[in-house]
Amino acid sequence: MSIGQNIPHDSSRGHVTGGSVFIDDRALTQKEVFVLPVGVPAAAGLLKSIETKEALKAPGILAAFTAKDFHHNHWGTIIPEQPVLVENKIGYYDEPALILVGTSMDALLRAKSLVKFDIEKHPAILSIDEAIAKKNFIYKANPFACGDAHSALQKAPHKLSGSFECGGQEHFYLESQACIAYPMEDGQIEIHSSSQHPSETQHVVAEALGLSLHEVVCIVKRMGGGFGGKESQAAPFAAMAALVAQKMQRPARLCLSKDDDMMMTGKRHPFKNFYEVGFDDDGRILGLKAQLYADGGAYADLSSSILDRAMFHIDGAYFLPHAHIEGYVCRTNFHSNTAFRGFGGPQGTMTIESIIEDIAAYLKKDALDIRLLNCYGKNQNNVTHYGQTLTHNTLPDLFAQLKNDSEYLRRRQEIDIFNSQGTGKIRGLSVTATKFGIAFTARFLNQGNALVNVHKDGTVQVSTGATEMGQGVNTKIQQIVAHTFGVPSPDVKVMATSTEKNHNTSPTAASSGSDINGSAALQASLEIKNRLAWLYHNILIGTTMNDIAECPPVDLNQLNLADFHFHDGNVVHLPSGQNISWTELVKKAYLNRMSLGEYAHFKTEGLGFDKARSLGTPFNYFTNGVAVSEVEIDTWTGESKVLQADILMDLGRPLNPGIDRGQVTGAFVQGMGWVTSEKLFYNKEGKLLSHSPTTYKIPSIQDTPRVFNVSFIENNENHQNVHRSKAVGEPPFLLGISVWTALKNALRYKSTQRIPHIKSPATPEELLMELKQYE
Ligand code: MTE
Ligand code: LUZ
Ligand code: MOS
Repeated sequence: MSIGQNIPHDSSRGHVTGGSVFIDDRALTQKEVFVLPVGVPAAAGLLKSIETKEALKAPGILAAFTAKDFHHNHWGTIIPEQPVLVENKIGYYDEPALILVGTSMDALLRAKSLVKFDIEKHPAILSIDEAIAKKNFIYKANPFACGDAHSALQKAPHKLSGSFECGGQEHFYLESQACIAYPMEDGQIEIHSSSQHPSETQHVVAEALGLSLHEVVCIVKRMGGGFGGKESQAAPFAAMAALVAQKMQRPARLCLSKDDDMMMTGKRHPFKNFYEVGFDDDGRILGLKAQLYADGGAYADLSSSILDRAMFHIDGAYFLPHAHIEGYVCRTNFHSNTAFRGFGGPQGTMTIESIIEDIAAYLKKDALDIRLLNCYGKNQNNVTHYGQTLTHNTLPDLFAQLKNDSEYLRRRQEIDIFNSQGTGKIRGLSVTATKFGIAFTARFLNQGNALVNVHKDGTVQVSTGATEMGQGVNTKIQQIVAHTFGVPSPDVKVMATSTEKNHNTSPTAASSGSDINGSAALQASLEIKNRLAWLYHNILIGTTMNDIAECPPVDLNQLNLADFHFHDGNVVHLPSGQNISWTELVKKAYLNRMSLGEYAHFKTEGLGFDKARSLGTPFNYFTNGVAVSEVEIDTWTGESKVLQADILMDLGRPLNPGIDRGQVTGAFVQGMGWVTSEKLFYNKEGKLLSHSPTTYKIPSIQDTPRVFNVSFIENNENHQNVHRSKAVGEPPFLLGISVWTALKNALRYKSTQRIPHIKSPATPEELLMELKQYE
């Protein structure tokens, strides 16, 4: 039994001993050169010319390349509109426009300041409001409509309207964008990249260099974190390194510094959402109208899909009988915003959680009661605003159990008393939920393939399109395959991802890495297992003898698979009690000239969404969870801290509960960072000023909840996914929102005249400015 066990992450030892190899740990090869992208010092305008004469004279500088050197200078996952290097029109401040090549990073950093750009500056669009005013949109979504939101709002006894704003977020992966391109024979390129999407990296490199796809191989051993930031945006940097490898016929290494990475690459999308909500005296939501505006930055990237997911998640965990949701992606002069854990889901769900907090303040009720009242039901009120029915909905159970386990009512009373004592500190308590739709909303991405090779000694190598970024996908696939063959998990190795073994793969994203690739690996393993069972069957009945009678072709009609039990390194024929060791059977299969390798393709069944009518089943299932956060604000300084957080999740039957626990705690802390301390600062010119940890604050260990409880409910009903597990990567990120709503709740105790209104992140400044309003 390997499924459901806490076997260690396959890199845990390497990560703590330094044995794990990241891109920049790869040994330097002969003639290898270093590559440095140089960004433009303006957010908008025209790039007239670039002066590189002085820089090229500097010691250690070998070459400089510009947009003109590419066979094809544009890329883009959905719309191929983003230049690899600025050609003429500038999209954002610090956008790469030139690549310098040198013999060392030191030489490049010295020469960089010698590059001179001649730019005709234009006014830049640096806010969502400005983009709305100028109708500067990249994408307008087809509205989602269910029921009759207009009349529902007209008839509603109470109405609230307003706007909700949340900021962007830097991924802050520890390994910046990094790649090394090697020139191979006949003009081929081998690129090692820190990429969540090796296939797209391969495709962008090939196009940029004018090669066919079969002339480029992209290999990904692991990433030092991706969090969505390397889903699309690893590709243009790979193209830059590959260009140098092609032009100079030398290996080319491009590893961004943290500062360059933060300035040049996109972040989570800031959103500004307008809404009008109608509700009854109890707080039951009767109708919701909302217009979502995402800040896409300068280029399309994945923004349209991210906006779609925000619109899919505007319901949060709550039934909306009448809703009308519109969405726009604004084009601004910022770095092109991109995928980030949750992919628009957090920005949608946070809107409704904020609205519910406001409804509660307006009705002078506890927000948890409003949430319980509106929560999706098990058999009624269980159809989303896009027409997908929730099956085995665990949300009501999760809310009820968390309310009880966390002693919500007792703590609420204690907080009421604490806040009445005038200590200068105020506390707040709030529960929020996550109901995250699992599947890529673009249906074609829900497919994957796997290659399983069993070697003569019985050990196994598995290759899939999944990329390891710390989330443990390798370990989960290892467990699935080890379980299928009944071998110890150390006998299964998940190999580096390579486009030469697995083709046309989807990004490891949408939390479905182990769903899709684990399923494909299971399918391939089952084929081999059937073959081995057939062989043993033939050995037992005497039709197979080495060198005399070879095993006949597999005939599953003549085989009762349930008779064969693969377990503990043995294969037992249950009816006769006879058994053979796994390695012995594998050896016999080889001698019988049977294939010990298999390749399988998997696609998620049952998905279908009609974009024109915004109706259907975009998701395979939902991963649900709830969290309660208790916070304290110092009313003199605006500083806040999380005193306690309790999380309860439904992860089906976890493949590896230990890894999932790590995902849940990590995602929660990353989520609370987004809504509290992580603020991106730009100057008036649109240059990012908070481009390093000195000015950009992710949560530190002292910021994590003082008391932190994580538990899972038992749910054996998720038959839609491999071994009844559920995806875990992104869903718990949304639970960090409870910290923000808890801060809002705390403010309610001070604000007697109006409903507290704060933006996200709720930095000390933001909280202090709101508290000022109450004086
Ligand atoms: N966990 C770690 N340690 N590092 C990461 O980069 N990325 C998250 C999540 N958990 C990430 C992580 C994101 S954005 C996604 S989509 C999933 O992992 C992807 O992996 P999975 O589909 O295998 O869960
Ligand atoms: N990427 C993507 C994603 O291309 N489509 C999605 O639906 C998605 N969802 C979450 C994260 N990444
Ligand atoms: Mo995750 S945002 O789907 O890479």
